[in-house]
Parts: sequence; C-alpha cells; structure tokens
Amino acid sequence: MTSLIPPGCPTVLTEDDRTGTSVETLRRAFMDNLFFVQGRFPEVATKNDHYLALAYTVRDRLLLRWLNSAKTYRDQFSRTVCYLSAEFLLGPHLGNNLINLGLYDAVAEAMQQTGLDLNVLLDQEEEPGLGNGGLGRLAACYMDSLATLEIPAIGYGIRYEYGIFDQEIRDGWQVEITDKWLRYGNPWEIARPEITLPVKFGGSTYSYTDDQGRYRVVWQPHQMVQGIAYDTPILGYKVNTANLLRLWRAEAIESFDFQAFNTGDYYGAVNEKIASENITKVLYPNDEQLQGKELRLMQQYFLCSCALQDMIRLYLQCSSDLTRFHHKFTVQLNDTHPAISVAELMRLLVDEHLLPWDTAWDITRQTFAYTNHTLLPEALEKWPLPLFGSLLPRHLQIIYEINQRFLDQVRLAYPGDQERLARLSIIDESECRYVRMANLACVGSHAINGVAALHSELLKQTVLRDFYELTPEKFSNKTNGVTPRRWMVLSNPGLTRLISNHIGEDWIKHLDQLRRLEPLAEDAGFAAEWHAVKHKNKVRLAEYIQQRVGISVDPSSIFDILVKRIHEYKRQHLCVLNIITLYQRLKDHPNLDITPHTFIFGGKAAPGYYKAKLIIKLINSVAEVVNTDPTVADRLKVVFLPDYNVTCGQRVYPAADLSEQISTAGYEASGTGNMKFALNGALTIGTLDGANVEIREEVGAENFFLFGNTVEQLQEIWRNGYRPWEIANNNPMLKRVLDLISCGHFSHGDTELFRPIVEHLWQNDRYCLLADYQSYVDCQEQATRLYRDQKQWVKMSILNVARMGKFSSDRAIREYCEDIWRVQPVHVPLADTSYIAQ
Ligand code: HBZ
Repeated sequence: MTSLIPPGCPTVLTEDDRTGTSVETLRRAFMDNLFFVQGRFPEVATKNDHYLALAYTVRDRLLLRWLNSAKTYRDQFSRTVCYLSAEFLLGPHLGNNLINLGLYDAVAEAMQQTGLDLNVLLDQEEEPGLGNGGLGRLAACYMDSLATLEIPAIGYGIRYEYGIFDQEIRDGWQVEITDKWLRYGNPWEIARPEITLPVKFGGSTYSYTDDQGRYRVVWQPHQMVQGIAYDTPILGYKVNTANLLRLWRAEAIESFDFQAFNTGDYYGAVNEKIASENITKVLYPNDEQLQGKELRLMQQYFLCSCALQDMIRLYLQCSSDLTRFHHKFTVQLNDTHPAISVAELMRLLVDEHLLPWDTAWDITRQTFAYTNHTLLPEALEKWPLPLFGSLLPRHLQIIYEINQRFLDQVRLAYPGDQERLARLSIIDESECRYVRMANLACVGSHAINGVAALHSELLKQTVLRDFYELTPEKFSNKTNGVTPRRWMVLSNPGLTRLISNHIGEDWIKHLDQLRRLEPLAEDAGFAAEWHAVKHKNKVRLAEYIQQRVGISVDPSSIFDILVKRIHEYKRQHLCVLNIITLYQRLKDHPNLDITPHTFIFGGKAAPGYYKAKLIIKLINSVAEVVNTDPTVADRLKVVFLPDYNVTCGQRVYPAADLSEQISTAGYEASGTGNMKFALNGALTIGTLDGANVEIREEVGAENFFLFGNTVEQLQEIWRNGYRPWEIANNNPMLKRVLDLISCGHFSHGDTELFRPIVEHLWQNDRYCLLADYQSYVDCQEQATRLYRDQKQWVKMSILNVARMGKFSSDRAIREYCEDIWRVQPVHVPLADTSYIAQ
C-alpha cells in the first residue's frame, strides 16, 4: 500500500489520533476536534460544540471501516443490495455508532475525564426524522442488519431539508412545527458535490430512426435539476463493514440559471432555483393516506432517477456490459414510492444505453423486487394520467408499452376475461384514468412480498389477488424484524447487562440465543433483578413525563403504553373507551380496589387527517378530566407524550409493562413497535393482526393477552350486516361511555366537538371498535389483575423476551438475502490504514 503522505514529510497525526480506541486517544481526539473543527477553547465551548467534537471523533473511526468496505466491494465487484426507499427513519447516530464500534464505555470514560457527561452530549443530537413511521424505520433497521451481516448494500433515499414535523400539543390539539434538523449541521454526512446527476421533468418527446436503423426516442424536458449525493456511513455491529446510505438533494443546474440571467431574467432564474430546490424541501407527512400532489411524484421520480443513474455509473466504472447489470445489483422497492424505477430503468437502458427492449425488460424484471406494506385499498398509490403524462411524458409511453405487452400475456392466460384484464392493467380506466403504481411494481419485479404471515396471505386474497393467480411463484412472506442493537443494547442498557451477565453477549448478533433465558424464568434471584431493571426504566420515564408534561405518575402502577402513528384503524380511541369505562367504574365505586394504572400515548397525526387529530384531542381531553379528579387520584393517570419519535421510543419501550397492539384484525400489515415492546419485556394486549399473530405463536398463547374478532369473524360480521348501534344499545356500560363523550363531559359541555368520532362509531364503525369493545375491556381487566401477581408477571415477561428471537431484523435480512436477493456476505479486512499516517 502506498501512503498519501510523502516520504520524509513530518506527520502531525499518529495513527491513534484518528483510529485509536483507548480512552486516552479518544480524549485527545475529542479535544483536538473541539479546537480544530469547532474552533473553541474548552472554557467557552457549548454543549453543541461538545456534541459535534465527539461526533467527529466517532466519525473518524467509522471512516476507516467505510473506506475499506467501499474498496473491498470495488475490488471484488461485489453483488450489492440497493434498498430504495423514500424514507429512512434513522434516529440519532451517536449512541448507535458507539454501540456498533464497541466504544460506548471507553467514550463515556473519556468524556468523564474531560468533565463531561456522555448522556448530556447524546441528548444534544437532533434526530434525522426522514420518515413517517414503521416503513421508514424498517428501512433503517434493515440497513443496520445488512451491515452487521456483512452484506454489501447501498440505501438510496431523499435528503429532506425538513423531516417529519415536530409535534406540539396546545390546548389538547396537535400543532405542527417545521423540523429544522439541519440547523446546527450534520456531522454524520459527507456531501459529494462531485457526484451530481441530471434529472429531467416535463416537456415532450420525439422519435426518429438513427443511421443504424434503430428506433430512437428523445425526451426534451421542460425542466432539469441536479441531484447531489450526501453520504452517511452505516456501520454494522462489531464488524468492519460500513455500508453507504446515499441521500439525494435537489439543486438547480447552474447553467440554467446563467442562461436566464444573461437574457436579463434575474427573477426567473432565481425562481427556477427555488423551484428546483423545493423538490427535496420537505417530507410528506402522510402515512397510508393519498394526497396526489405533483411535488410528491417529482420527489419519487427524482429519487429513482438519481439512484438508478448512480448504479449505472458505478457499474460502468468496472464493466461496459450492461446486460449483466442485474448480476451486480438487486434492488428492493420499499413499497410503491420508488416504483417508477421500473420505467426509469427501462428508459435508461433503452433510450440512453441503446439496449433492445426485450433485453432491457429482462434485466429490469430480474433487478427489482417489491415489498408491500398496506392492505388499505385507498392507500394504494395511483397517479392521475394527465399529471403523470405532463411530468413524465417518456415514462408514460414506456408504461403503455410495458402494459400492452403484459396484457397480451394476460389475454393468453385468461382468454375473454375482460374484467380481470381491467383489474390487472397498469392503467386504471375507470372514471378518470390513473397509473396504478402497485401494478407497475408487480409487473416489473421478480419477487413480491408482504411483511407478516397474515398480511402476505391477505395480499394474495385481496389487493394483489389477480397478480397472485397469474404468477404465484413471485409471492412470499418476509416477516419484519427490528434491530436489537438500537432497540435493546442502546435503549435498554440495564436489561442488556442483566441478560449478558447470564448468557453472554452472543444474543446481540444471534437473537435466537435469548432462548437460553427460559430456564431463568423460574429463578427467583434473576426475576428480582429483572423486576428491578424494569422498575428503574419506569422511574426514568416517570421523570421524563414529569419534566415534559408536568404530570406525576407512579412507577409502581402498570405502565400501559400505546405509541404509533394515529390512525382510525390503529384504534387509539378504543383504548380511550376502556379508560372511560375504568373511570366510570371508579366513579360508581370510589373504593373499588383496582390496579393503579398509567396509560401513556404517543404519536403524530397526518396534518390533513382531521379525525386523527380529533383522536389526539380526545385523549388529552379525557386526560384532563381524569388526572384532575381527586376520586381517582393515584389510581388512574392518562398521559399524552408530545412529539413521539425514535428518541422518544428509546425511552418508552424499556419502561412498558403492557404493549397495546389493538388494530382491527386485517388492517395492520405487520407492526414493528409490537416487537420492540416485547423485546424489552412488555406483555402484549392485542388482536390477531399483523405480526401479533406470530409474536403470540412464539411467546405462547398463555403469555399473550388476546382479544377481539379475527379477520374471518369480521368478514362474517360485515356479510351479515354490521349494526354497531345494536351493540351499543345492548351494552349499558358502552352506551354510557359513548354518551359521556357526546354530552360534553370531556369537552367543557361542548356537545359538538367529538360528534364526528362518536357518530361514526354508532352509525358505521368501519374499524369495528364496538364489535371488539367488550372483549377488550375484559382482556384489560384480566391483564391488570394478573399484574398484581408480580411473580407471575415477571415470569411471563422473561419468557416473552426469551422467545422473541425470530423478530430480529437480522433474521428478516437473511431471508431476503437467501430467497430474493441471492447475495452473500463479503468480509472487509481493515488492511489499508497506510494512508492515514506513517
Ligand atoms: O409499515 C407500515 C405499516 O403500517 C406497518 O404495519 C408495518 O409494520 C410497517 C413496516 O412494514 N406502513 C407505513 O409505515 N407506511 C408509511 O409510513 C407510509 C408513508 C408514506 C406513504 C404511505 C405510507 O405515502
């Protein structure tokens, strides 16, 4: 290896300063960064200076692994997974990188020697909230597992200037505040201004036959922007592998500005610049809700075009034979948000690299695989044809061509079946015409998967049924998982220490090893320690609640927690109905001996989803009445934690006793919060929905609080004509609860405020809250009664954790690698440190 430092040149650095891991080296590197990067004397340095100096110290240690990973992959032309996702909900980097580097304790010590508290510095980090919820967080967990399993991978996404909004609660209502996460700089990314790629929009196309007799199409765009790469290393746990997360920012193309400027149109030029930069300005805060905004389609196409051009660029550095593109890259589409990739890869291969259509189509289909995350038919993305055609005229032509060839095959398979043809078509011809992105993704992929066993089955029976019947071999299930590094080791050090003391540390990489805890469920000493860890976590959360919302909660009460995006199908308001039921019982029988109960909620509502925002208002309104009523004091508390995000999740999961997973059966694709709770020792109260089904299978029915109708039972109920008003009229307590809300008891006498919620429950109740009400209330009572038997509860909690090994994202990623991606691990040696110093 050759050094970049000329021979004989005195070096300022020693190897240790940038790569060393002793406490003393870390301390010195930190002080060095404080001075030379932050430009501060220690006496005047702010908390943020300290945080940044430490972040750079850690980043140096990542870079060594990152550059060696890139070099190894390049030298070996390694097969690489590309995870395409409009969202990566990473959460704070610092703590996670310290865990994965194995440097947490050393850095804590180094900071202490400097008179600083690592926890304070960790709290300084503003989390990159580049996602809405489960789907974006799953992408982040998968990046962690890919690196840990030493799989070459690139995550491609969008570098939103403003991520998911910050939520404030004012007078019980959600208020959205812009998320200025980049305000103080982002030490984890490296801008790559030399990696810029052009992206076209609008305009028109023309065709001609070239001098070799080939039919060629040229796209003359109306607008052109450039994508600039911003790279973040994603380090695996105690391995040398650091993969690349490449996020794209949109910028105006300079030459365009100058053209306008030279013709005197200064404002036109500036407007053009603003319009270009708007593309990556903000994350759309809607989950499972369509908005159909042009800018959103621009974002999606921008991401896909940058990612695919980048892959082709990387490919051509090593080979000129694009017909083997799919041997080098396998691309996973995280839902349909990046599904336009199918048409874009065709365009790049056919129009720009002059491959024949059939060859290009073969490559395309072998390149892509598609993960579906929703069964809600109204959440399936579709774009009005006029909008699509005006923004992406060439892609619309390509989609027509793909569709025509596809429908020819369908006609052969199902002669005369016009209805099926219409359902399978990529173009929805009913009423206004639309491009159906799920159909495009299915046609253009070699593999299609759901995210939990039940979800994958229902996909085949409902939204993707025709595709399943046509090509059953493409379908499989890949049950979601979560990374135990962030969701146990980092967020629950107490539990991690306790587990590792008894079974060693292997479980962190091989989560099945948690099984070895099973015998300890009977061990009184272990159980006592287990209980102590949970209690300490609850005390911490209680302190946080006090500081954040000024409510005092009792850490020995049962912590019953529901955190997730607010949606009617997730049924946060079912939990509210139970709270009011409990409240009523206490009012009726003031001396009733109940288990002291703390209900904790958290979650954001899409800004345009009025009903979801009203549910937040309802929770806060009920909280206000309950928390100030002396008759129930100390026995019932309700808390809504504002601004639920990854950081908040890390505090909440370790402190939960009971995990609320109460969606209407058949609506939650998987859920991943359910896994995070159970891995931290909470017991689940839930329906047979999403991954709850598999969690219950693993932990054992006797360790899971099951309630509610099954998918089949609900189908039966609807078939027979669902009449929620009959249920309410026949259940006096339920009726009282609904009436109490209607009569303004929780709204200072306002009888209108919650009418949209209550009226919907009486009359329609699409998500069957009333059908599941009694079963839920009974199950809650059973769970809270059992909580009094702490011995039994702790035993169930230990068994839950011991049996949760399946839900590691490492297992999920291994399945993707074997069944879909056909990719092998590549070991990264840390041989090349010669350029750092001699
Ligand atoms: O994906 C969630 C599912 O609801 C959940 O059940 C599953 O566990 C998780 C991971 O597979 N879906 C989402 O989080 N969806 C979104 O966040 C979303 C974002 C933008 C959209 C649509 C959906 O336009």
